[in-house]
Amino acid sequence: MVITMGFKCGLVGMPNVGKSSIFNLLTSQKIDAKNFPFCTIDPNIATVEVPDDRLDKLSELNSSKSKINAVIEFVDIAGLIKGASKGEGLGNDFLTHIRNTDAIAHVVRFFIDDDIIHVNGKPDPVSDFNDINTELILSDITTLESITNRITKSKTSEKEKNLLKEEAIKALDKLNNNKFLQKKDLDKVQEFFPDIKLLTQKPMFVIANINENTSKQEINDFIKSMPENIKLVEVNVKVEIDLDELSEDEKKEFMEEFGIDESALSKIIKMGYSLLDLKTFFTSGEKESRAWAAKKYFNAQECSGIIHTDIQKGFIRAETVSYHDYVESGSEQASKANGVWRQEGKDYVVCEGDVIYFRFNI
Ligand SMILES: Nc1nc2c(ncn2[C@@H]2O[C@H](COP(=O)(O)OP(=O)(O)OP(=O)(O)O)[C@@H](O)[C@H]2O)c(=O)[nH]1
Ligand SMILES: [Mg+2]
Repeated sequence: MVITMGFKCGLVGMPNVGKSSIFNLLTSQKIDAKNFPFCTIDPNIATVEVPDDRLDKLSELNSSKSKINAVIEFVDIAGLIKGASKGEGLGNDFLTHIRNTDAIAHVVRFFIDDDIIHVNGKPDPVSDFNDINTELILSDITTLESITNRITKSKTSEKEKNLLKEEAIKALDKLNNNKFLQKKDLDKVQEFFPDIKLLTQKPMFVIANINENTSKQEINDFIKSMPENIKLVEVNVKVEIDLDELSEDEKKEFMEEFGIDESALSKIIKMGYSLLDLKTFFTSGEKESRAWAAKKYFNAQECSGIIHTDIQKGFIRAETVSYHDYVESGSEQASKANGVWRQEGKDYVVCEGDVIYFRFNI
């Protein structure tokens, strides 16, 4: 059974910017995050449950035997430096490890600490950010160049080949002009070769690794220099790692003191869900309560396919109630009695938080 219940997020950035530290913070792991560049060589992968109070409540109401949260997978790779695509540093083979992710978290170092080596002497957020983006672009150029060969060799009409080549050349031009690609730039090529995955097409956001001395001005200057649509999450990794050692009460107190209103994990989850246009729906009963992530535009039948392709094939209808009405009523039976339990067809666009029971026939 193939289940895509959440999303995969790859961490990229220069060496020693705090990628592994952020990975550890998000995934509660203890992988090596040391003060030397290229500390990470092999990629680290871990999944994290998406915390959801609503799921906890549903599970409690139904005394569910198991509770299954949606998950996010994080991939931490080796640091990249300028020239990686030409074999500098550890080379850019490592980018391959994030080719299968859904989104890229680009970690940029804002914290100043003379003890922590920076490969270029000192952090310069704007230029560091651009250097890494250039490596992503160069990696995509290499991928696209190999596609041109595949098009030539493919068994399709000359007319089709020319159309595909034309699109690939346009995309290459864009990359050569230092621009990221968008989904639509390779519609035809990617329909013909569905295995092609390009890095600059992935939604990207910035994790600014800040410390107490990072000023609002620095962050604002950086944001101004970025392409319009890129979003940024500020994380004070060092402090948040220390906070993890504290009791819940102490944690609250220190979070206030450091002006942290929300945990890094929660901010990153929200960012990912919004960048990838995801919504959550629930299935809940005595056996299990479970949260599922689906594309916002998914209808009831498409959502059922996330649970199992058989359900999608044999889809009859969705019986559903909003989370709010379910909890207000207190149970499935009571929702029915209250008239808030609805029967919906396959085209029903599932709402955020819907609790659903799928009827199907196989
Ligand atoms: N002062 C300070 N040090 C930090 C911060 N974040 C990370 N570090 C330190 O910086 C060093 C490198 O951190 P890592 O998380 O290993 O960095 P990385 O980006 O994974 O590095 P590579 O794997 O080499 O690419 C470690 O000694 C961390 O403790 C921070 O916010 N402030
Ligand atoms: Mg690392």
